[in-house]
Amino acid sequence: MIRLDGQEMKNCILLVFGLLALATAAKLNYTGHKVIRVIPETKEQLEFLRDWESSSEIDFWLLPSSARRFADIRVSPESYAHVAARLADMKMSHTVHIADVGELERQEQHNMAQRIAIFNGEKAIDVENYHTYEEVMAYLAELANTNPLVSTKVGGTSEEGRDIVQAIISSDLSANKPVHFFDCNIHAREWITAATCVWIIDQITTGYGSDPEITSLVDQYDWKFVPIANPDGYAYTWNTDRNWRKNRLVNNGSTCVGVDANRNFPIGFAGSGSSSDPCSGTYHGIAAFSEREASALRDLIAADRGRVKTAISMHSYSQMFLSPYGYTTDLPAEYPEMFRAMEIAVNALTSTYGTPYTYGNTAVTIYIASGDTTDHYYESEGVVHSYTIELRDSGTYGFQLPPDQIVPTATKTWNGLKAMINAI
Ligand code: 0X9
Ligand code: ZN
Repeated sequence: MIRLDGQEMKNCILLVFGLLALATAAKLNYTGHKVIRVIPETKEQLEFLRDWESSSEIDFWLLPSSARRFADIRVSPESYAHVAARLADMKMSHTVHIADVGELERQEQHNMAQRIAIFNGEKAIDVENYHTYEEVMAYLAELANTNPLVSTKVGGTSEEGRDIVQAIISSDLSANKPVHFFDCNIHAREWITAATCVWIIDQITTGYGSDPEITSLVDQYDWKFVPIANPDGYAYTWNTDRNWRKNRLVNNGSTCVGVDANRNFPIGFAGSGSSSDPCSGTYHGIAAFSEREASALRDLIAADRGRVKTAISMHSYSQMFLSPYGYTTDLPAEYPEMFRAMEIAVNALTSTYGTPYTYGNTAVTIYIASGDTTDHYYESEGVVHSYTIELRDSGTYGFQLPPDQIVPTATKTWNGLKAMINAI
């Protein structure tokens, strides 16, 4: 045992306080930031919001979609008057939807700490809590070491050197079974998406051999998950800025950091619903696949070409099930089949807890979004059942969904997916 004398003890305490201060100082403080809700009524108002989003750093939590559907904007105390005035200029009123984003974040920290305190260690990971990139990777590595069904594959490495890891669950890899492919947390702040994928991985790996439905799903298919598709952005949300969306690429010639990896795919690249401004939250990057997150997903899904039965991109928030296309309002040839599958999924999903979900093709149901995963999986890889799911909630907590909503969110999503998979 190490004994410290009085002075050493004091130094130690000072060091701990110093580190704590540093940690708090390094983290962006959202105290007093609000999320305001705006409803564009006219085409002009909608265009104004869209242009604003793609030409500034202003942080849209929910992107402007169509006239009469709300958009959510996070505003700092300093910018609130200016934002409100610009909206008023455009004859748009707003409501304050979240009064203090900093308070939400403190509640989130508190809820997570409480869960840590009561976690009994029965499972390899507390699926009812959020986890850092390192914790999720350690969980996957342990699963791969201890469970014969599980292996991992590195799809690529991020700018900051983190592996983009895919967890593979298969009872017989050599059988080349049809694949269910998932990417999660490509948007850094959407923590519920990694948590949902981890929960599903846990369901499958613990249910195999005891739960007949899961056993048959693993006997029939290979299951592949990238739980954290944007590791640098995700780490940044834990360490520095809880509300970061993009990756952490240092953009040449700009002081703004990051590319939206979900605008960096080739179908409709640089089209509408994406921005050429590195400061925008939807910046598409210099070329399709310029980003390591996008090229990793490209390579991982291409490795299973011809075998991918469903490709699911997990996002939050707004409770929607979305099919291609995102880049155009034209409907894909297979739309009737997609619609049928989504209807089955959404019926099973909503009947679990009654949480309402809307569904349909992206460009009409939500907004035009060019260069995203779902269009790439469908158009370039030929995956008919390629969907984006926007998980809970509809804006009460936004990205800071309390940990006690992880299990209900994941459970109903999984019920929806199982129903769909059994029907396609
Ligand atoms: O805009 C996005 O990237 C997604 N929404 S989010 O609020 N999570 O950012 C929606 C993308 C939907 N695209 C397709 N289904 N093609
Ligand atoms: Zn997203």
